[in-house]
Amino acid sequence: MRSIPLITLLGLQNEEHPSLTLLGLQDEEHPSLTLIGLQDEEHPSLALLGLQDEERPSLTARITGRGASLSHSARITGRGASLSPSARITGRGASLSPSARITGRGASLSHSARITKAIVSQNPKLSKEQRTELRESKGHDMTFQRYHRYADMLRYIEHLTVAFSHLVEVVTIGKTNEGVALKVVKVSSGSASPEEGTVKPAVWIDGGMHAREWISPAVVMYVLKQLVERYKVNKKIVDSADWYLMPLANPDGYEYSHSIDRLWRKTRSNHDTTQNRNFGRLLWGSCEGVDLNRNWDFHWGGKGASDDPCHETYAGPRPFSEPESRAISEFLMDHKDRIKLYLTLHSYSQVRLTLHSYSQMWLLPWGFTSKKVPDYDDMYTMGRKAVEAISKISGTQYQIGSSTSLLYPSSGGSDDWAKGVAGIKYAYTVELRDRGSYGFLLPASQIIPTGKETFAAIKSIARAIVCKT
Ligand code: 0X9
Ligand code: ZN
Repeated sequence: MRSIPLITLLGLQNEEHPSLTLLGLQDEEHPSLTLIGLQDEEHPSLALLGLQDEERPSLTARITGRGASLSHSARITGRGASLSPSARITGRGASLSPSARITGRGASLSHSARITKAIVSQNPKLSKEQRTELRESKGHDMTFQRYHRYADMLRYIEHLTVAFSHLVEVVTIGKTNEGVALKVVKVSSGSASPEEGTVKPAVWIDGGMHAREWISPAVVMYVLKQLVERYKVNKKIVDSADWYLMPLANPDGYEYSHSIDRLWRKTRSNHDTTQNRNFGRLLWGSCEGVDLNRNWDFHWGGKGASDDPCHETYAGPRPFSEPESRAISEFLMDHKDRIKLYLTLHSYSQVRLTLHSYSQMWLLPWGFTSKKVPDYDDMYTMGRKAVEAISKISGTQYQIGSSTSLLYPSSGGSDDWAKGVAGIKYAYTVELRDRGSYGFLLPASQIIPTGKETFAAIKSIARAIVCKT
């Protein structure tokens, strides 16, 4: 590491911890930020370790040990402290939330306190009265004005199965590690007519594979609402195909991101056994979660996937180790001959630290290699229709290209599997809004505009793929 630090992180010493020092160095050549928490003689069990570099974009400092309560005096300052979007400090005893301040030019380093505040303002809570009123007048409390919890989504889905029983059916395809039901909503206006042949084509859309990308499940719910509540307007695409919508592929992670760690990405399983723990984790405790979008059984564990349970892109101990990816893959396999379009909705995620953000993109496979898919031109043409429809609605600009060329290599993704194994020709990952202005904390007021433009894209692509005319 170079000798001139551009960023210095200092944890203030106080009476209780006279020799506690946090140091971090970051310069242009070495963007890795390392935090080292020193143990002192008086507090031999106090340790703080954190790391941020290309491999670990999220700052995951964990504070463990006796007396490790930095809440009053912890301050982290530094020029160029560009950690704001992905900085996370988590861990047992990491009582930094209320009073910890992380500041710095160009960053004013937000942390849990600010994030919690941001959630409250960007995702306004419904009062008890509002909820009751909504339920009484509409039969559910989905508003599309806020990011709803899984229970609200399920209540709305349940409501649709009753109010539109001729169109909507729910299928439980499995359950998560925490025992939560994984639900797929089928929207169908009936079986194919004899002149159309016996099999009806199908479309699959999933959301919420990455817990913190809240806009994704919200948009799948929006699409569901359009298909069902506005059936008359969207009759053509609904009549032409069976729609399988899975708003939340990772409910455990999603709920965790609402209640404990806003920036959680993975599932909540624990494969971090004592045998594979390194020194750092002996201090930090075990690391939970698997990146669901690295867990699929197609070039699993290749480039851009990690074998470290503490890593954001941990691929899991084996392909389909996660009940969520396993259940979805089984469902897709059962219907693979009918599914003509596979869409998985994601959003701003910054799994690598560079200057540009990875969002507003219509992505084609492959993610595991830089080679093009054989039918790249077909897939591109179809993708163009989608991004043109988006821009027509709102002017929002989307890029289009393969994941590897526009993002980074990332193996074991669901779209690669859908194309490479299930043989679904049109398999895309859509990275929704925004491009980093709000990043993960996209205000709830953007749910409807994002839903509108995305639904326009889905309509145009579905028309081209499944409608006869
Ligand atoms: O890295 C990912 O899993 C996706 N981006 S995100 O920022 N939402 O995390 C991109 C996945 C692209 N597809 C494949 N790699 N197969
Ligand atoms: Zn994602």
